[in-house]
Amino acid sequence: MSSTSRSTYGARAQKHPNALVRRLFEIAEAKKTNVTVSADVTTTKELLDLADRLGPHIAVIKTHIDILSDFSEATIAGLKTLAEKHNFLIFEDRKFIDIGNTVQKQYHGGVLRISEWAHIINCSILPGEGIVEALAQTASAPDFPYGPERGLLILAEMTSKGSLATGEYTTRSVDYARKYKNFVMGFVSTRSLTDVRSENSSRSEDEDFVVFTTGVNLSSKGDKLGQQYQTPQSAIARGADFIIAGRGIYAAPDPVEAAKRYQQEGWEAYLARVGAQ
Ligand code: S5P
Repeated sequence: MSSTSRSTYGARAQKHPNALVRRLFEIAEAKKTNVTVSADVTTTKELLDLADRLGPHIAVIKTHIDILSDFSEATIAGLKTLAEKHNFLIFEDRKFIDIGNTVQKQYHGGVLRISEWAHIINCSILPGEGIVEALAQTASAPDFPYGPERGLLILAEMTSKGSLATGEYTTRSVDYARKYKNFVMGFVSTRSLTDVRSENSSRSEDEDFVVFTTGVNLSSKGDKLGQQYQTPQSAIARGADFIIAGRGIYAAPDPVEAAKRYQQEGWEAYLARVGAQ
């Protein structure tokens, strides 16, 4: 049986070898939420305000830290404090895409100091295996101070119209996830990738990658720039473990009410999938 789709978060937390994934599943179970809010706002005040108000309803906050006009030490301190207060993880959606030597510097250090505050990061595998190897190497270096509290999602598919992240690209994403599974938690993808067949790797018995699905919106089918949406229900039925919603929540007239609605719909769809309802 595919543990990716039918087991509860609690059962997966108990068995999972990766400490950060265990913590993520425990958060979902404890708070009864699989919502990641994509907080794509442009000032620190808006970001921290959203994080505080939505905190009780989300498992993860996803940031694009480079779209803030006023990123500073206060942004980092505020995010860390709120992540502790509300028990959520921070996912910096930086989509690393470069040679290994460059991404190591972009991840650890630099002006954004991503490794210091982001539990989760993501990368495209367009540059090849080296990008995953490089990020995994940085996070496992003896002098890396954040240890097992860090993980990587591979961007295996994209929601935008005409996306080229398909076919061979997606299959290779699965191969690299398997090869670097100590650091790779799972995927950003529109569905479970458990059934992807590859000549270069095979699925182990206990494989349990986490699927984050973006492009989730309850009231829109897409935007004018190629974004394509599905509902929480359809995303979870296709294998999403965590649904990522941006404008559907933060641009709603009442973001807290919207977050509660995504939380409820996401949770009900999860219960239906694991057969608890
Ligand atoms: O394929 C993708 C992958 C990502 S990470 N499609 C996406 O839309 N995203 C991100 O999810 C995107 O960068 C944005 O931050 C969020 C979607 O925002 P929304 O407002 O359309 O829900």
